Amino acid sequence: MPSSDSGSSFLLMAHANLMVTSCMAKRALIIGVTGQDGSYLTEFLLAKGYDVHGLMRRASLFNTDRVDHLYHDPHLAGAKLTLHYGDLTDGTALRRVLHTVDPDEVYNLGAQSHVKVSFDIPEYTAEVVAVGTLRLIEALRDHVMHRGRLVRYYQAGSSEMFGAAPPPQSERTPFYPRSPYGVSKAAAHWFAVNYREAYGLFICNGILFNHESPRRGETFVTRKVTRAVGRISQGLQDKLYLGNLEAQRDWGYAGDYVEAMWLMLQRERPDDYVIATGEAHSVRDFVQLAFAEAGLDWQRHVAVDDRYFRPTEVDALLGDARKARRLLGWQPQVTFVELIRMMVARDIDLARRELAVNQAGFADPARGAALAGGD
Ligand code: NAP
Ligand code: F7E
Repeated sequence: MPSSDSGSSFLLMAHANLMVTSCMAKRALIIGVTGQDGSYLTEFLLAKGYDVHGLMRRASLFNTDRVDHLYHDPHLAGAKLTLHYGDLTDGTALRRVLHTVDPDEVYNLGAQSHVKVSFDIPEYTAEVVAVGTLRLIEALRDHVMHRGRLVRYYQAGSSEMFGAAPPPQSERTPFYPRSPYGVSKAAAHWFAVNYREAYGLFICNGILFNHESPRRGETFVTRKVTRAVGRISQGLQDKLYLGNLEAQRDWGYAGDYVEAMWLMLQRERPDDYVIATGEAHSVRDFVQLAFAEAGLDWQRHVAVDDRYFRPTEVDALLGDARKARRLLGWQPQVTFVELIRMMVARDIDLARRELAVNQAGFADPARGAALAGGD
């Protein structure tokens, strides 16, 4: 991927920035702070001494579960995480929050991130993922021009941009996206490259392969499986319905991947990096290992249901992250088996709590029904 040819402006601004901010805590703005990656990145940056500002959507129910443990009452002294209402579909709010926070680093993690759902709501997906990114970097461009100081920007790209391109996929592999989500991420990627080259902005594209955790959304396949394993192990559920078991993914741990996002922004010049483990497994492998972790035979519980297949599938993703290893010194710490173990342990614990609530006479049957039918 091309990187900017206006490198000297980054260096000058970086130097000025360093002099101004060396004695102050750095400020980061995270779009998508309430998501899986947003929560791990917030933890990571707080531990590094950053003041973290997060953009969150207004929802009719609280949607801050993943960052509640990091949030302190803003009336108390020393609060390091500040939340702001906003949305990638609202350019005015994006401009206002950039102006208010005046960040050193911006991480755009906001997205309608479910591939299958993107076939159901393609226009909205493109509006948030592609046009939303354009809105944000347009606002960034004006902000940087007015402030005259360097702001480092991370764009959350995806291995879904590679789609049908045969594995292994690296920074040099041409994109061939297979869903409205993948197409929208590819558009966002190229907007980011264009703004870096046209306006000399410090923008990095991370091209991240699948990364999971106990905080993963419950309709992505890994979490759907480990939630089911937990509930089946406690007698709360018997069947799990899945789609394509043959798809291959390069699955890593989200906690490792947010470090790579930060490392990219600490380099002298912006660039694009593939982040992956370099190991691929099928959905079937994941299912078998996750059930075995709880002493269960997956074949007694798993059934295939056509409704979970996609109109066009991404068959095989396997990342070549040698560039990140060489230039960022990044490498994943958590193995595939450790990831499964961590997720299954958490979901058995959750299921035990659900069982205890049921046994105390406070059952919530609707919750179980929604889990069993997730995408
Ligand atoms: P996630 O758990 O789905 O989180 C997405 C975040 O975006 C949530 O905070 C969500 O808010 C927010 N969001 C959704 N629509 C928005 C809008 N219109 N305006 C502002 N924010 C909005 O996703 P993730 O797994 O953390 O992934 C983070 C980013 O990396 C996403 O851009 C995703 O597409 C990309 N990515 C993920 C992976 C992966 O394997 N996890 C791999 C490659 C790339 P709510 O909480 O209110 O829904
Ligand atoms: O599907 C198959 C499905 O939804 C993985 C997002 O974070 O990673 C994620 O996208 C595979 C696919 O993730 C079910 O067909 C089988 O082949 O967990 P997933 P994804 O589509 O790979 C990329 C990198 C992103 O950027 C995205 O934001 O599993 N599969 N049966 C199923 N998938 C789901 N969800 N549900 C099933 O029942």
